Amino acid sequence: MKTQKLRALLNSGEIIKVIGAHNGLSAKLAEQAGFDAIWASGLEISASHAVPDANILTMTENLQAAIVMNQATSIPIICDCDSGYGSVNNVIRMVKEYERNGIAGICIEDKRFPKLNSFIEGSQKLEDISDFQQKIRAAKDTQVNPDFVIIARIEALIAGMGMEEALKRADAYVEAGADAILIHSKMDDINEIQEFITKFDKKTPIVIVPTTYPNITTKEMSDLNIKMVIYANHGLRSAITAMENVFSRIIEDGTTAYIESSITSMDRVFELQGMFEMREKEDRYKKNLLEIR
Ligand code: SPV
Ligand code: MG
Repeated sequence: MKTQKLRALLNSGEIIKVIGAHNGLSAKLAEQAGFDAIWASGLEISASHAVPDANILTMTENLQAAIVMNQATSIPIICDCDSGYGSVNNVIRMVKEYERNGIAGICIEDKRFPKLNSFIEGSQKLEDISDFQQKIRAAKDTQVNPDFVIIARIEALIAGMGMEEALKRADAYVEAGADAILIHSKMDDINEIQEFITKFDKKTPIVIVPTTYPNITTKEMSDLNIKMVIYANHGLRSAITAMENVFSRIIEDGTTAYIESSITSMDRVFELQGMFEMREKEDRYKKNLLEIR
């Protein structure tokens, strides 16, 4: 079970390496590269629909994308569930649906619905601490499998509310039953996160998303007792760069001759989508039938 796998990773002594994905193919590539789990990223899924990361897509659309990723891989999927799609009752239905569909863990953030991506300019509105505690408690009460993981994400540093507020929220969310705390930062170094970790005196695992402080290594993270790193959007961003380059070259050159050697072969595409496996199965069953006859 993928839930057991994720829980075992959380209980292990190793840092958990997670990467963002948005469809079956990107999830499969992540697994093949050696990541421990997939982050079903709200940013990636919404961008792949070419809509803003601002609760424009529904829960069902995000869940559907996560189900596709889950079916394409054998590693756990951790779903970015934004702020839980509304109130406590939205969270309750959400947990039921995600768990029922074999998702290993979810993350909810303490922003008000509709959420906004953490890196967009402008003010971020956060939920009251007690309202968000209720969501965590409701989520924990709703899960059936004890291994299902619920991560509470703190946006106080993103919203400019300061370290004290972030720590107060962390304590409150741990008290409400969160399995892990994601502390988000938009600083260009680790200092703020480091201060948070030093002052946070609980054993609850810490999760980070080092989008704006890319220089930190997994070794440094382990030394800081960080339990999970989510590289939230690097698949999406690398794919955009690759496609933009190739598409513009084709228009400029009036031929695909010059980009051919730099793009993936059709055989690799067939391999990734299971075409060879499909052929093998066809042959096997054809042979079986001939033998029976
Ligand atoms: C996402 O990947 O959608 C996230 C991470 O929530 S961030 O974009 O950093 O907010
Ligand atoms: Mg998100």
